[in-house]
Amino acid sequence: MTATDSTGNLTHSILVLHGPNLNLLGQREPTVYGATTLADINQMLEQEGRSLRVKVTAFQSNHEGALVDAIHAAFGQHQGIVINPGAYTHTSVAIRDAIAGVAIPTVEVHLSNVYKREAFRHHSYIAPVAVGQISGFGSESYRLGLLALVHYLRQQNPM
Ligand code: CA2
Repeated sequence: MTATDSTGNLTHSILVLHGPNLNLLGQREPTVYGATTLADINQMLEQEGRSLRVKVTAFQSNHEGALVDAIHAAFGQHQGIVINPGAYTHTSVAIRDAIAGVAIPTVEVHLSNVYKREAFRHHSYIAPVAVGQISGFGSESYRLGLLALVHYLRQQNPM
């Protein structure tokens, strides 16, 4: 599904997915993940979406199957996905298969630089099915991910 902007022009619709524990952002472990809450990030992305003329819809779940269901439901509804799969980045073949299955261009984002952290965070099951990955810029990773995705979609399919 595509949306229209205030001038009636067609725009892309982008789904932002947040994985497990990201609902705790700004409330727990601020030294690791910062003081910005998930609501702050979603608000910033909606605002960025307005200036890019894209519709942004956000969803968070702590459950792998719920994230898989959201990816399936995105088919025909959203033209792109920005996902921070959280710890499922390093474990989930199911999320990887869902992204590959719907073939919706997807950008993987991380708040922290996962390559500076423990070795188990250095492997992503999602990266091989993503357009690209942004890691290490705090909440700015999401904004950069949205910009990169919209740029990619407009190159592929100008509206
Ligand atoms: O850096 C990222 O964005 C991560 O996806 C965050 C995940 C971690 O497992 C990945 O390796 C990298 C963890 C998210 C946990 O979020 C919390 C936020 C506040 C308090 C506790 C956890």
